[in-house]
Amino acid sequence: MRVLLTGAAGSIGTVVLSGLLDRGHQVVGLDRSAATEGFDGPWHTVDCTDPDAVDAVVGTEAHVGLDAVVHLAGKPDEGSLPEELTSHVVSTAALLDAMVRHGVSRIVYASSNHAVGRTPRADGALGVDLLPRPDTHYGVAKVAAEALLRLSADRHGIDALVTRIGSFLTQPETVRQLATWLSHDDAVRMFEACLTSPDPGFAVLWGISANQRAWWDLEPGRALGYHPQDDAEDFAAQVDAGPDDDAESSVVGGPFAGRQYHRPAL
Ligand code: 15L
Repeated sequence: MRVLLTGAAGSIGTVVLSGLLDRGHQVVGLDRSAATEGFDGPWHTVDCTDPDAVDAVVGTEAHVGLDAVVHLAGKPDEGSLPEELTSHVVSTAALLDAMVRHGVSRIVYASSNHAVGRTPRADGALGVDLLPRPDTHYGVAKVAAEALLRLSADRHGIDALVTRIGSFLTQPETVRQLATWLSHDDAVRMFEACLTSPDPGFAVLWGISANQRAWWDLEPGRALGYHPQDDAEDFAAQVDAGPDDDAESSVVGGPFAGRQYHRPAL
């Protein structure tokens, strides 16, 4: 497949870029930063929140042949509400407008567990039909971006796959992350499954590995062809208990739900 990858120079983007290339896909990189070292394929140094620039990229690539967009670009932490809405919602809107205009029919989006981060942990695995319950402005923006994707699926028939990512890391470092970890290899598996899943329409899945301690249901992902192979438990002996473990495990968003993440909205 030929895929436009936004946020291609970021932490998830770098891993997904090389993973998709290894699996035989053609990847077009897009980022505010210059091309990742060693990548000599097509690259656009563009801010995703600029609709004209995004339209020019999608138009050019659609002309060559573009099967899908993987949208990872966005500020990965908390800020003011306008900052978060610009970073996550305006960028998604710019891409969707351009996709509709140029006939690109699939988008895979990096949302976050923080869209529902204030949800208390349950005894069983939490499904993907939870009501929005953000823990931050970052989470609010992810909720709004997810809503925009749903609108584009309903209004324009776009296949829109929402991955609610847990903790993307080389290995888990805290007790919470033994539940929320997404390994690098599983991230590649997940994005490839989302790119190739037949006729998904609008779909939501949890972006985590096959963690024994997972709080989230892996079945919606499996139904789309995402079969995670890694388990945070393999690192449990290396993870020390910490003073914040209980607080971090009471609601799924962990530290983002704590006072240290409170910011004025405006
Ligand atoms: C996220 O969505 C954040 O981008 C990342 O910084 C982590 O906090 C992660 O979630 C998490 O919940 O561990």
